Amino acid sequence: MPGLLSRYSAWRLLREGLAGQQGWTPAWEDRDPDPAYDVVVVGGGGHGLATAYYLARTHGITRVAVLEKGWIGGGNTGRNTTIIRSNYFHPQSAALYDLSVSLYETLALELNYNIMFSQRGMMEIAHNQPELESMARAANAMRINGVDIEVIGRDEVLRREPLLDPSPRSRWPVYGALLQRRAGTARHDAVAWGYARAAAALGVHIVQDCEVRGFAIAGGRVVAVETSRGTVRAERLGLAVAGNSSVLARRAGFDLPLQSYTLQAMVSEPVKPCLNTVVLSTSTGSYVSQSDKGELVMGGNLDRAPSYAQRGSFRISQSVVSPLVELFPAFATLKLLRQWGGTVDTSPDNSPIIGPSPVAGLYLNCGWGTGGFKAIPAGGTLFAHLLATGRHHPLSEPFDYGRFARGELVDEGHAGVAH
Ligand code: FAD
Ligand code: PYC
Repeated sequence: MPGLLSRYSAWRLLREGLAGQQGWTPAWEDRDPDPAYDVVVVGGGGHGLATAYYLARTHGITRVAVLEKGWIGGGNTGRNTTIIRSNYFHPQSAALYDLSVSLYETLALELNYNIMFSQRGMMEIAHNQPELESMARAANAMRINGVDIEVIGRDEVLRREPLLDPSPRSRWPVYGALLQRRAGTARHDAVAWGYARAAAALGVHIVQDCEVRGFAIAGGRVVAVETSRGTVRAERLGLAVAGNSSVLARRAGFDLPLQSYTLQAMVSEPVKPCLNTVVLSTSTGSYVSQSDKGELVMGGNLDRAPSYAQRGSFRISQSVVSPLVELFPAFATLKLLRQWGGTVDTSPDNSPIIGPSPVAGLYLNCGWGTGGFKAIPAGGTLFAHLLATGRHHPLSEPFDYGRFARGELVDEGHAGVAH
């Protein structure tokens, strides 16, 4: 039977290719917005789409619209390097990101969409003995939080990645690594498309090319958004606009403690499978994985100055590629194929903000910074709970906006391995 099915699929693919793809139906309907909804989610990235999906599926709220100024997944969700892991330091973060990894493990089945989640493991390499020792301490803290993390020695690292330079005299010698076996990568577009299709099938309106430009606030409560396609009323409003969060918050009359930076990434030309895990080198700031297409997907640190530019620069490609070529000398012959940037919203403690805003009826999902792709299923679940009930899910409570005023930070910047 599977043979028959795949022959049918192959035949259909050929027929559609020759016939100009007339027979495919769109995965979701491109809509004009209705005048009013129970919930409007601003931002058609992974978090906005997942939120809409869980609102409909878990809470039965289907009068929902996702308003996206560009195209679905065109923000950071479609620009990131797709690393999924839960090796965070604090128990609040471990619980959030572990939930997300668990949801990713069954997401393809849940959405009936192949998100290509590949749990190939992630190694964070130590280049000297003190680094290895401090990693071991972090690993102990993470294990107490229930995260599957282990310290592995140099031989095991080199066995997993034979292309690493084994020389003890190399510039970045390998001493060992922190390994999370459940970590891996997924296809970013597929996560956005899978959620969009599943949400639309449950009745959610996905509205692209619809920019939210302002808010109608009456008696301290948000009642509508002003968009490039007219006014849309909402009982509840969720903002999931990543790097644009502080801009929209200001238009609603409050400030967010977020800075928007460009984070860049790049890919090499495709080659045969040569890298087995995701490899991160915190000392150098560079990381690399290999996509299913064969490209090496690489990235590094944030651009120095805050900005909204979504482009690459030579300075960053040089700083990312140089250490990788020293770590993996065989990569030196590869050509760089593409480079780009995304606008990420970084918070003072490198943790997200999920919770009510100072404006009644307006809720926040932002501050994911450089690490929110891995959090999409959990972020959507928790934000949907908040929008549906008006109350925090216990897992989102620590990430409330009020933590900054209360001094209850969840500091992953200093404590964890957050990139
Ligand atoms: P987005 O996907 O950015 O979606 C927000 C959407 O809001 C956008 O589509 C935007 O167009 C829309 N929008 C903005 N303003 C408006 C408006 N006024 N009206 C309507 N719509 C609006 N995370 C990881 O976990 N692992 C990684 O390996 C990783 N690598 C990264 C590499 C790079 C280069 C970048 C840039 C990011 C990386 N991240 C990674 C971070 C991750 O991509 C983000 O945290 C995550 O995608 C945020 O999802 P989101 O849905 O909140 O935002
Ligand atoms: O969150 O793992 C991460 C990550 C790696 C690179 C950018 N973000």
